Amino acid sequence: MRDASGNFNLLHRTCSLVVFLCFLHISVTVIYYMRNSDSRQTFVQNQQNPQIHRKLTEQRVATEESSLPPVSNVTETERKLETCPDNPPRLVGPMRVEFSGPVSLDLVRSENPTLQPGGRFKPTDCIAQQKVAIIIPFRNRDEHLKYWLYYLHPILQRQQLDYGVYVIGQDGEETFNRAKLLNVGYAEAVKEYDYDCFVFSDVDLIPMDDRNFYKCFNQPRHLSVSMDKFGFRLPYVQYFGGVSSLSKEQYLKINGFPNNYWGWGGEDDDIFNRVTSKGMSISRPDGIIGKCRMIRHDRDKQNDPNPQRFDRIAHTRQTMARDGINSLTYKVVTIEKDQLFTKITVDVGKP
Ligand code: UDH
Ligand code: NGS
Repeated sequence: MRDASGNFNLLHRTCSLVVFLCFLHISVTVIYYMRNSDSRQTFVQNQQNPQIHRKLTEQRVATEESSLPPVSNVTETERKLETCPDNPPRLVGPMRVEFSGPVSLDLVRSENPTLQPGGRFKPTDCIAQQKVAIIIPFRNRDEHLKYWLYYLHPILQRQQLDYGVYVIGQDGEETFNRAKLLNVGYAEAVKEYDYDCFVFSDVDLIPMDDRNFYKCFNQPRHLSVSMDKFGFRLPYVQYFGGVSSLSKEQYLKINGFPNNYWGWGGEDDDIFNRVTSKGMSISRPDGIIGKCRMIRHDRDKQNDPNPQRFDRIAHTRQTMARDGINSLTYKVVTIEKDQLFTKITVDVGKP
């Protein structure tokens, strides 16, 4: 009896197991079939309407991309490019610079065919490290400007900068004000583009080596360190005139430049004082890379030495917080967009 009931129990358990396995098999098959038929249906529908298929795919790509960190101001083509290298490959090093032969704007335009209106350029084979506005104070120096454009455009392009050239002309015949024009250049350039670096250059200074980068550094930079007229050396260690560069942050930290230096001299020393009083130092290229030539000329009209300059530079620390980009006023007279430059003529007032 015990044997018979034992066999019955074993048979009962085996049958239950078989029934359970069958149920499991059927469930898995049904689930698998349903899932496949779902995607087959979608696929068939999409094959019938490729537009929907494309849209869905685009939507999916868009959703995936939007989860990436946003890349600002970068186009689809640029996204595939690398950042330009620290040592641009087409630099030539020392260059011959002379001002004897005639130069015309048409010649410079034809030699720089890839410039965009306003003297704008950006490399096409890599993403520039910096967006640089080059600002030139100007009045009645057309001959010098031609040479500047002739030499500088090719250099700036070899340096692979994303740049724009702004010639800021002082309208009228009043006493010249270099530093105020430079402030105007900053204010007008930032209205146009998201510049992060500002190079301030006299119109008559040409670098003799394209490794002298017209860009910004960790500290405000003095670029014209080795001028021919000073025997290729600094005239004094605090000298900050000629060509300099400041990042947007550095420029704003010193409240820009003074607006009240009318006539020649001292405004560059005031800028030096501003930089050092804010705990920054001056960065410079070495005396070989920093060589540059100045186009010889006579003293300009309405730019005589400013008798107040010594008193003013003695008080930079006291005046810089209220005299600068935060107190700048001027009127734009004309804006001209040439292939080689943006020329903004302004009324800066008088002393
Ligand atoms: N600038 C003009 N027009 C002017 C005055 C100045 O465009 O009438 C600009 C120009 O970019 C120039 C810069 O401001 O390069 C600085 O002018 P500056 O007079 O301070 O310096 P620069 O080196 O001349 O041009 C110094 C005096 C030269 C005396 C020469 C005597 N032989
Ligand atoms: C200094 C001027 C600077 C000027 C420098 C070079 O004496 O503004 O000479 O001038 N400072 C004062 O006058 C206080 S240069 O030889 O280039 O004309 O930049």
